[in-house]
Amino acid sequence: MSTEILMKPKTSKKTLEDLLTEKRKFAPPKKFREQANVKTEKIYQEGKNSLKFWEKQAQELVWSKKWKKVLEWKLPFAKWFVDGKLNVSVNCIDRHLATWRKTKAAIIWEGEPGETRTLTYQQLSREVNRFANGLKSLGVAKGERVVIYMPMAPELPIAMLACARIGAAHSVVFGGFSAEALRDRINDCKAKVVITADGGYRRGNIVPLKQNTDEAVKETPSVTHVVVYKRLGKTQNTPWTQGRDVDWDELVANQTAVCPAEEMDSEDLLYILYTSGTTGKPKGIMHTTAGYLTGVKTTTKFIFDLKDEDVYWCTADIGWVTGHSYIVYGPLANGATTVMYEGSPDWPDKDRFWAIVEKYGVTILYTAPTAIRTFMKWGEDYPNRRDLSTLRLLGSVGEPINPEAWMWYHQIIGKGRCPVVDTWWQTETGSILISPLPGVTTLKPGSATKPFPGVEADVVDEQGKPVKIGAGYLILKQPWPSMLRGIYGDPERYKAQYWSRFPGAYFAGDGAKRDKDGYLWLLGRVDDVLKVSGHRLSTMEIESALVDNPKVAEAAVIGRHHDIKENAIVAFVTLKEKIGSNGAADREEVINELKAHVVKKIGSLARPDEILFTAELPKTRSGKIMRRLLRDVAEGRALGDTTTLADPNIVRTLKEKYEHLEG
Ligand code: 7RM
Repeated sequence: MSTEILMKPKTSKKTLEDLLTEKRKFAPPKKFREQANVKTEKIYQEGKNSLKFWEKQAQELVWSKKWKKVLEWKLPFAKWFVDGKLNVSVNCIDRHLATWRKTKAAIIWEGEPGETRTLTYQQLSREVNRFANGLKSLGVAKGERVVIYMPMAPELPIAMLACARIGAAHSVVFGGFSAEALRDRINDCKAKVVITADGGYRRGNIVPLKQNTDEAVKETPSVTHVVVYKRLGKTQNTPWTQGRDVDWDELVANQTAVCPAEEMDSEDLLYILYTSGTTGKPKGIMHTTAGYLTGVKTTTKFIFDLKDEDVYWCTADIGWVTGHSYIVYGPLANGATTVMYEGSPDWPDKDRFWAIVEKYGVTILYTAPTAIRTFMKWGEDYPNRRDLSTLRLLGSVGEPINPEAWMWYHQIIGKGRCPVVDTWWQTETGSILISPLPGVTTLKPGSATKPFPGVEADVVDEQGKPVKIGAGYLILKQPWPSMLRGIYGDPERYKAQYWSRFPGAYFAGDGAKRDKDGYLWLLGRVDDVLKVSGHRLSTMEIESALVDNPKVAEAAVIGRHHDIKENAIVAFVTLKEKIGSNGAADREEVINELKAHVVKKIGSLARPDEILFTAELPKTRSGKIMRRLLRDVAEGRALGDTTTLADPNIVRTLKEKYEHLEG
């Protein structure tokens, strides 16, 4: 794994400086503390005995058979709540039906064009059971995989919970991924069924999910059926393959609302979620039943201070882990009301989020720094148009939040009244691991503060020695219940990727700084993983997509700091043949062709912002591309150490060329 020195964080030019000068502190407001689910520091004491702490939390779940042992740890393979039996859908639905929550709103949904649907726990139960029976009628059995490629409609969580009910693992693929990306994920997990929709709405446009699925399943031998939810309803235009395609409504029409839940082992696979790593091939991150549910239920309750009266809204897409854990499983396991919004924040106008907060009386809002910075750019008028007085807690996730954005969120959205929880975690961690507890922790803008109780994190140097105060690498020293159980079909990669850089510890791939109060400040990735508008991508993945084009000889992709998106994608490309004689116009044409090629291979989320042609790429004498120098070029910095380069002139020429183009 390439791990570059992290003292020069790539997320924000100002980060380290900001951290050193950031003096503002915000103690929990008294009123908030008094009503909080966690009121005192005592919980950190409890967390010191992590097995006991997590065992206590697991007791909050509904089990059909109790576990025999809390943890079986054969580094790096963990089993939690060994031999316990339970079902996730029972914990997210059935348990609430025996209470007053039966008629409480489980999901409040708003479509981009403006429709609203509310499902009570009872209605959700009915839909999940019918669809679970429908899946069974298609031959889906416990232990098999189902891929879900859907818009943000209630049928998406319904499909997930139905899979959980019958013991099939789901793998949700974000709707922004292309047909080819979808195909590769289906093939990697050998899914039997794909669940999709005729489309979804995004900024007034239609996302062609069914067309992409049709394209993908041309080359997926494992797939027997494609279930299509008619979100748009304009059925006449939906291409249909008889015998393979199944209409969602027809599938459930004759099913009963009673589908007995499969009894699952604690360690049975709940889902696979593909995420980008440091190679071109996405990793199928595996999460299992009991540990995952314990992690998300506990963190949702303690970090978001979730109460029965809350209207909780996480703005993520369910195609990413944040949506899995904090739109679906965490909130529903707590019997909460969770809001889902289908579309874009600027449709039809830039106050859409605030209109939704006002309309439903949202009390807890969880969103990403990239969104907050976009709202800052749009200006205060949009939030000020709307009544945001119901908000009582704000959350942030996905990337480091710069102090300016934190303050804006706190002041303009939270009116100085709402604690801001900056929550650090990953697809691999399953649930939040570093975060304030809003009734307890004194906040510092830009710091994710402290490890959650029962979590042992540390900051270490190159040699793995703890850094008391200062910057280093973030590691986790003990397993936690919701940790990934591996990479689907690739146990060796799991070991190499996470457990080999610092022996005995989990290496997250992030840099972090610890200040004199022991607070943690995340500094962004130290490997080749990017965050682009909150979407996780790998430079290698984009490079593979580029070299797949016949014109390209070689490509190097870096993430340049971007004030709003965190990273902009910059590709340095060498072509096999010289560009035509038409100069700029020909160059423009090839650039567009290559951008379109990346979109076809991965999806529009990976479209390069800039492509620069170069005769050669800067390489070390052993032939390794020096991306650090390319980043220096793209960010307009003086070039760092070039002594290991085979030919330092290449990067100097590149720098001049880049500045010329930019200038
Ligand atoms: C939840 C999610 C994981 C990567 C992670 C970090 C970055 C996430 C924060 C953060 C600083 C945060 N899963 N990251 N949260 N960095 N502060 N609060 O984002 O798998 O898509 O990405 O995101 O680099 O390693 S993810």
